[in-house]
Parts: sequence; C-alpha cells; structure tokens
Amino acid sequence: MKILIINGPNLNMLGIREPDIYGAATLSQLEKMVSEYCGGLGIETEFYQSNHEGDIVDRIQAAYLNTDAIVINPAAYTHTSVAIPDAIKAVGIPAVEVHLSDVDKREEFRRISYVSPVCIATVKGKHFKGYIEACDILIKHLEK
Ligand code: CA2
Repeated sequence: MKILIINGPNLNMLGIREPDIYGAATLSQLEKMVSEYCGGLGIETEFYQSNHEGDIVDRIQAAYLNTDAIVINPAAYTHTSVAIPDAIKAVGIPAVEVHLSDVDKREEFRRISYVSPVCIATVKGKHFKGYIEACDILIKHLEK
C-alpha cells in the first residue's frame, strides 16, 4: 500500500515562522514522523510539497494507477482552488484533507473548502497528529 502526502503553499516554512499557529517543528520532521509511523505498518509513503497550484495538479495526476491513497493539506488553495479537487476526483484515489490549525476557529474565509467534497474525511486542528489520523482513516478505508 502506498500513500502520497501532499503539502501546499508555504508549508515549507513550518518551524521557521508563525510557531504559535503552526507549531515549532519543520516539514522534514513532519515527513519523518509520518514515514516512520506508516513504515511501522508496512505502508510506503511519498511526500510532495509545492507552492504552485498547477504543480500540485500534475503530482496528483502522476499518482494515477500507482498510489492507493492521498493525504493532502492544500493550505491556502483549500479556499480558492477548483483545479485541485477536480484532479483528486479525476484520478479517483481516496483522499483525506488535513489542516494543522482549526480552520473553523480562524478567519471566515478559511471555513470554505473546495477540497472537502472530494475527500472521504477532513482532519482539522490536530497539528502533526492530524496527518497520522488521516493515514489511519485511509488505511481503514482501503482494508474494507
Ligand atoms: O491549518 C492549515 O494547515 C492550513 O492549511 C495552513 C495554510 C492556511 O492558508 C489554511 O487556511 C490552513 C497556511 C500554511 C502556511 O504555512 C506556514 C507555516 C509556517 C509559517 C508560515 C506559514
């Protein structure tokens, strides 16, 4: 089983700025944690981060036929992109949306997600643990 973990714009800044909202740990630390957790369950992981919407669409399309599940934090594109949910729907790979912060308790515009409708679940406000929860949801879904 292979899970692709995608992080959107500015998440490469994790651990560098805004630790009060996004925590003090880096993207590499997040990737190491998820890779070790999934590795312990015999699940392969692949990680991708981009600041560019079209590149994220290209990566989702490249996952077609060689990836079992997608964990995605689309970051700001959550609230603006139609192309990313279209790509998830097009490849037909089960996906879970993750947000480090609780987007419902922040600015009004963050409550809108164009990605949620094409995902089997959304995990919000659980910081790094949210990515583990997302993997668990997808593993259970695929085992059914
Ligand atoms: O809570 C989340 O995970 C978000 O997806 C993060 C996005 C934000 O636009 C969404 O509304 C919620 C922003 C990511 C910015 O990441 C940074 C990390 C460290 C320092 C600065 C920005």
